[in-house]
Amino acid sequence: MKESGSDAPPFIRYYRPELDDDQLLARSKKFREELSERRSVRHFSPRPVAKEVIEHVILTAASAPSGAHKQPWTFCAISDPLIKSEIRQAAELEEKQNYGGRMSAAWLDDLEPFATNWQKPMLETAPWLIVVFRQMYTLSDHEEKVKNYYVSESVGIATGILLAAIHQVGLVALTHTPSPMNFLERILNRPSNERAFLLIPVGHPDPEALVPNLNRKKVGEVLHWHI
Ligand code: IYR
Repeated sequence: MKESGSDAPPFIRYYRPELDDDQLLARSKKFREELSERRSVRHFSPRPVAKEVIEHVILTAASAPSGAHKQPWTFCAISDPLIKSEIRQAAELEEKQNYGGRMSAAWLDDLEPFATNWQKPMLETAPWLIVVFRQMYTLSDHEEKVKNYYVSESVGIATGILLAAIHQVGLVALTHTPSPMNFLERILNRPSNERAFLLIPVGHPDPEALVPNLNRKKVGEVLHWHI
């Protein structure tokens, strides 16, 4: 047997209390109803949010499954106004080029219902910015590259759990995708194995916040049974 370097047993018992069918049904409905209230919000209140809350939602995200349990993610949580301002300026510089010709006419057409533009005041108004990084490989103690697996899938799942946690807590978020995003690696001084994945302002919604009046796909459009 390979030395694990630890006294921990290789497998431990896993237990969840078994629920009856009615409980399963009620809980599946309740969670669906709660999560269906989640919306991407672009208008934030400046009201502060405790650091502990942000730590809890990030550690919830970091409970996600990952390829070979490599946990190939890093989260930066930013409330420093100077760093938020630097991020806003850099993001707006990229977005000005995106909206000013780098995005196709069809793409701009698709975005019209959302009334987005290059201006990103939420990057300063929201009390927190969470930047999710994916670790393309892990750097060993000797600076050697150690392979990670299914990095985008793993980090995507972790980010989904993060958004669900933020919503469940009673806060709102925006999945912002300034592109290219490498300015985040520079501003936050990240090591060479990390690539920015998403920039997520988090906070309370502005009491006057508006969201587009969208419909979600119907069950028949997203679900095919094979039973
Ligand atoms: N990254 C830009 C543009 C944008 C693209 C898509 I696809 C969206 O769903 C929303 C915005 C921005 O964040 O404004």
